[in-house]
Amino acid sequence: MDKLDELRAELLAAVSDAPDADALEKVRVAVMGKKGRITDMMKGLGQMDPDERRTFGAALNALKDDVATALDGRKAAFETAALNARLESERVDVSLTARPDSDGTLHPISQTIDEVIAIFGQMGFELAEGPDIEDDFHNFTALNFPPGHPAREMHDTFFLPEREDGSRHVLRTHTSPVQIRTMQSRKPPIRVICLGRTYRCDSDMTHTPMFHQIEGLVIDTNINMGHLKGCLKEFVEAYFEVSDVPMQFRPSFFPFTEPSAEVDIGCSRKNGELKIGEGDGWLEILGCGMVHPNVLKACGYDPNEVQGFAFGMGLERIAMLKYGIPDLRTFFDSDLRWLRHYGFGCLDVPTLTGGLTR
Ligand code: 2U9
Repeated sequence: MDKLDELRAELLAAVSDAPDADALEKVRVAVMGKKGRITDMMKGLGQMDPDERRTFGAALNALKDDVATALDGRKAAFETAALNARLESERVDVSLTARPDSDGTLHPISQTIDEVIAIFGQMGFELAEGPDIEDDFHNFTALNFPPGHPAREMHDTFFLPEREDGSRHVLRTHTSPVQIRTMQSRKPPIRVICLGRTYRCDSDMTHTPMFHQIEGLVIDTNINMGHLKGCLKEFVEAYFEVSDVPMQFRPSFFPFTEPSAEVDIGCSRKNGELKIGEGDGWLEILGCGMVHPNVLKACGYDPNEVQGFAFGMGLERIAMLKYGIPDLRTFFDSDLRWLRHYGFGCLDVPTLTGGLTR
């Protein structure tokens, strides 16, 4: 037993003298490992007689527990010391400036689309969609464009290569073919808006080859121009967020409406600033009219039974007027500085109750 006490003193000294975690591990292996000293002694128990094994075995187990406890304690001390050293050396520099904000913004056209949908949606209009590539019937013929109309010329419209049957499809020049498709596939009453990309061979200060339109169509029995005026007044006041906007309907001409009108709204221009709804100036914002009987007939409707009104406007134009964007061409430059300036937060979804714009 004295031998075991000597061994205990020696092993505990080896544990407490180990200078670091690696040295401690070597001590552990030399004592408790497969061929370690205590392991060897444990193996020797088998050769002893039962009485000796009982007393010596108990003492050996006690020694083993003492050494294991000492090893664990020293190991924990090394780990604590290592952690403290890291905490001491690795500091978080709270004075570092934050990373730049890289949130994207919603393009003014997307914002305007959301606003227009919120307004007409509240008024009971549905949204209709159609293809960007259209056939001659839906883009021109059904809309009462006569055979020699300038819009049917190559220099006004983008035509696709001729098909096998000799027909040529076009990039839609307006969203009106969507309403033709709606009228063909449904029965009145119809209340739809269509919006999206439209294409014309035009490129200068105030025209881009691709631009966006919003059009509306209402077909029902006993529809008249009073309904058209009321609907447009409601829209203009909601969109520009002003009440009692003066409006004038000037006679005009479109193949697909009769009578047709262009609509101006009252505005003032002071020091280069445009204010909608006040002053004695006028600003043209949209075209409209009663759906031409030929258009109703082309869709299989009887003009003596149903009537309708329609209107159309350029989304870029109404966005420019509301948000003070001076140049149309900048809409499609993809200039990030422009987008950051004129863009909108993507979580600010426009609603009439929650607010159209923030
Ligand atoms: C159907 C019948 C009639 C849609 C209309 C206008 C007047 C109009 C222009 C405004 C500016 C186009 O973007 S713009 O260049 N549009 O003036 N659009 S009435 O009339 C329709 C549409 C579909 C079946």
